[in-house]
Amino acid sequence: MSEIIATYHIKKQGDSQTLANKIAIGLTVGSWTDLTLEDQAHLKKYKGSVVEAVEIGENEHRIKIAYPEHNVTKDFSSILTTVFGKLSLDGKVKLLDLELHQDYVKHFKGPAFGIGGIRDVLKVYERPLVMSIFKGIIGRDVAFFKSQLYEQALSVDIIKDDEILYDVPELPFETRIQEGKKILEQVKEETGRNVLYAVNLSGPVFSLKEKAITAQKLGANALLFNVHAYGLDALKGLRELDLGIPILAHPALSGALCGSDDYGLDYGLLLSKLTRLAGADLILFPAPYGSVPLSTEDANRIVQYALEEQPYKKSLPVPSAGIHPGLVAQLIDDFGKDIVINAGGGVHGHPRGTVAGGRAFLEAIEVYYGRSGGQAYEEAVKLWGTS
Ligand code: 1AE
Repeated sequence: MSEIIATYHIKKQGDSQTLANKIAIGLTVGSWTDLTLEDQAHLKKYKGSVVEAVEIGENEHRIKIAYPEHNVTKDFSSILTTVFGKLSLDGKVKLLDLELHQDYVKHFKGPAFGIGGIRDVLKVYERPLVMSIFKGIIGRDVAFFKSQLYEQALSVDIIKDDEILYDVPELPFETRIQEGKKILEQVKEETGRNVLYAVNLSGPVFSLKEKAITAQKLGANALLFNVHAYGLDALKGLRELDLGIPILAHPALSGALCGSDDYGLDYGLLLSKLTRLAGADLILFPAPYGSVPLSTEDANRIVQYALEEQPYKKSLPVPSAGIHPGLVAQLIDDFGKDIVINAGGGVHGHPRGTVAGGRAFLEAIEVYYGRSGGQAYEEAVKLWGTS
C-alpha cells in the first residue's frame, strides 16, 4: 500500500506521540479504539500511522504521519485537505514536507517544457536566461504596451506581464497576445532571436481553460499564472490541456501561506515541489538578497526541488524581486547556470533606459564567465553596486 508522508513542525503542549496519534487517526478513520474489531479489520487500510514523533524543544515537536494514498484522489485539493485541512486551523502547525509515492506522482504531468524545452525554444544553452517585467503598465494603452515590449525584447530572452495586469479594457488579454506576437516577430526578423512573452492568464477561475485555449489560438508563446491565488489544481488543469505553451508560476500570495515560521506551508514545498508537479515550467521566487528577501534556506530548497531528479521534467528557478545586474554573479554562484534572472526595476531603471537595462544583464553574465562586459553593465554597477 503506498502512502503520502507528511512532516509537520508543531508547537503545542503535550507529548509528541499522543499528538501524532491524534493526527494520524483524526485525519483518517476518525477513531480507532472505539471501533469494533470487525470495523478495525475493515478500516485498517484507511488508517494513518505515525512514522516519527520527536520532541525537538519545549512544547515543540517534529511529527511525520503516513496517510494511505487511496484515501485521496489524484489532485492537490484532496491531498492538502487530508494532510493539512482542519489541522492547519489547530494552532502552531507548519507543514514542512510531503513525500509522494512514484505510483501516485505519475498521475501528475509536471512541466511540459522543463529546462531543456525552454532552452530549445530560445536556442540559448550556455548561460542563465534573462527575463524582464513590464513596469508602470497599469492604466497605459496599447501603444505604451507595444513600445515597452519591443524595448525589452531587444535584449532579454523572456518578458513577463506584470502580475497585477489583468484582462482590462485598456489592455485586453487578446490584444496583448495579438500585438505581442507581432512585436516578437519583428524582433525575430531584426535580431534573429526568439523571445517569449508570458501573458498574464487571469479572470474567473472557471474561464481559465477557455482563455488558455484562446491564448494558444491567438499565438501566445508563454503564460504567466498567479497559481497561489487560484490553487495548484488550477495550474494542474491548465497543464493537462497540453497547449504547447510554457507556464510561468508567480509567487503572489505565497507569503501569506508560507511566510510564518509557525503556520502554513514550507516555501520550498509549495512554491517548488508541488508547483513543479502541477506543471510550472518556470518558478518565480524572491531571491534572498532582493527587495522582499526569502531566507537563504528557503531559496535553496526552492531551487533544489525545482532541479532534483524526478520522473518528470525540471522547472527553471527564477530568482526575482529587486534584482539588478550587480547581483548576477551572486545569483549564478548561489543557484547555478540553469536559472532565469528576472528583473523589472533593474531593467527599466537603467540610466539609459530599458534596452540598455536588459543588455546590462547579458553583459554581467559575460563578465561572470570571464569575458569582457560593456558600458551598460558598468553604468548599472555604478548605479546599484554589486550587492
Ligand atoms: C517575486 C516576483 C517578482 C516580480 O514579479 C516583480 O514584479 C519584481 O519586480 P522588481 O524586479 O523588484 O522591480
